[in-house]
Amino acid sequence: MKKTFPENFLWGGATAANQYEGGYNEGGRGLATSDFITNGSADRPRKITIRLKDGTKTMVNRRPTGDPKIDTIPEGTSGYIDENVYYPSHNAVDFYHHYKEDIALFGEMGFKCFRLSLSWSRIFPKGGIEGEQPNEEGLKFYEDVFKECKKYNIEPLVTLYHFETPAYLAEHFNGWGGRETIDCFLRMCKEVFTRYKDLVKYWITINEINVLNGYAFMGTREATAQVRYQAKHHMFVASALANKLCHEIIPDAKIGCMVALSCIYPKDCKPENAFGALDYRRGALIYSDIMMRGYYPSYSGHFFEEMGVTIKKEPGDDEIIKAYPSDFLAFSYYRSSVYHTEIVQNTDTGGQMGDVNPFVEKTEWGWAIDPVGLRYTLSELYDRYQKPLFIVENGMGTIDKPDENGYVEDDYRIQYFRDHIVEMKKAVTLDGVDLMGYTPWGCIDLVSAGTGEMKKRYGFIYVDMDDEGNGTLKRTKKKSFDWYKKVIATNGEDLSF
Ligand code: BGP
Repeated sequence: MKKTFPENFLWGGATAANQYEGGYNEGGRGLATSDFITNGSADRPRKITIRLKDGTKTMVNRRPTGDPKIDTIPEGTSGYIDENVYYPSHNAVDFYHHYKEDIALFGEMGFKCFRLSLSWSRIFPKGGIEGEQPNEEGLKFYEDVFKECKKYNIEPLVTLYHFETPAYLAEHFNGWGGRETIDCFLRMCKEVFTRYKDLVKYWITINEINVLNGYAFMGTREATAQVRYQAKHHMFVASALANKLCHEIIPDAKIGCMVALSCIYPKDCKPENAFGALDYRRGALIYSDIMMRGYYPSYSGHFFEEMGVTIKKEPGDDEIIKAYPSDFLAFSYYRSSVYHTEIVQNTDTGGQMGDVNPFVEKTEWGWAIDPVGLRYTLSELYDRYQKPLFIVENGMGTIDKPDENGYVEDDYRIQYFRDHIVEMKKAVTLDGVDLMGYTPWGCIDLVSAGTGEMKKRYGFIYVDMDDEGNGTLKRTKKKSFDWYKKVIATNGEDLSF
């Protein structure tokens, strides 16, 4: 039995370009679907600004409602930028111009690993359509970032696709709804694997594939179950072929899939609730089942039938998915939730977001705080796949109150991480889970994906910026910065305050 975390455990932190990078119109970058998303709040949904074929400007919900009449964007529509609207992704917290400073801070914390995503349209402004040349300035930017990481012995963990589709692909191929997007994605993959083969050894194909839906996430005009799952099928094929390419170009690299997998409990022992919870969970596990095992699981028949979905496969698709499974399963864990038969959801949540659990505390945004659920999830997944796992997102979004020097005494955050690391350690030492690493979400404050807010903060580092994008962008270490530094230095042994 292991007594502690493995020596080479990858402690670090996680970010994504659309929430962190900024520089949306610099360095030759093309537009992406994320560039048209407004800010919002817990009770004001984020919107997408679009222009219809006849020139009419309007807005649609970023998160589809489940009603095709409301969610469907007519053909010929394009995203557009309204000068009077604030778009949080445009500058985000400006990693684009602060990367040296930020990576130095990560280095000071002792990070072994830093998760970031590539903005696809920075590499190929039109997404990599046939004959398109890559954008050298974009490629050079990430090369500089990775070289900076190397200075501090930080391994980059690179997500190839995180919540943004090149706008050109959305307009011309219906995003992931069109098979052409598979080839474009693979051109981008080939380019970056070749360019960064000596700098990046850890890759993730598609972030939280189970929760993706509609234009903002997949560039599709429709958000129906049929279009969603057809687009996901294209992603499965693309992801498998990216695994193949990665292994051919960088033989010593590891490439994983990524699913949102916060666990689900049945409300009670009523058999319908217990089985219902298991079946609801399949709405998330179907993704890792396909990408880790290499085939659509037997239960997918009834799953698709109930939704009236028929997946159109090309000859050879099943063989591709089978031949190139993921090396590891990366997942996000934030909050457990509860299943019971009365749950009514008007849109597919990818097996996430059941009801609230009365036995655990919640954050200000109503997210359950459940460290035991992390051990539960790790055990569930390792028992199922027996392949390495990687926790690439976990954390607590809160309102931080800095003092006059910008210092935040975030004992609540330390408590949250401490409790989760205790359970994570039990999973490794007692349950025998093969865990590669831990990269808490938003290791530096960044824009919230759900609400577009800045005040929902996750970081060990405070960034001076508000919900409308005002602020100096000054970076200040929070109390949790030194605490996490000590945790890393002792390989998770010293968790004291
Ligand atoms: C996950 C996403 C991240 C991140 C996180 C926290 O779903 O992969 O991009 O944002 O959730 O969510 P939020 O930013 O809404 O608090």
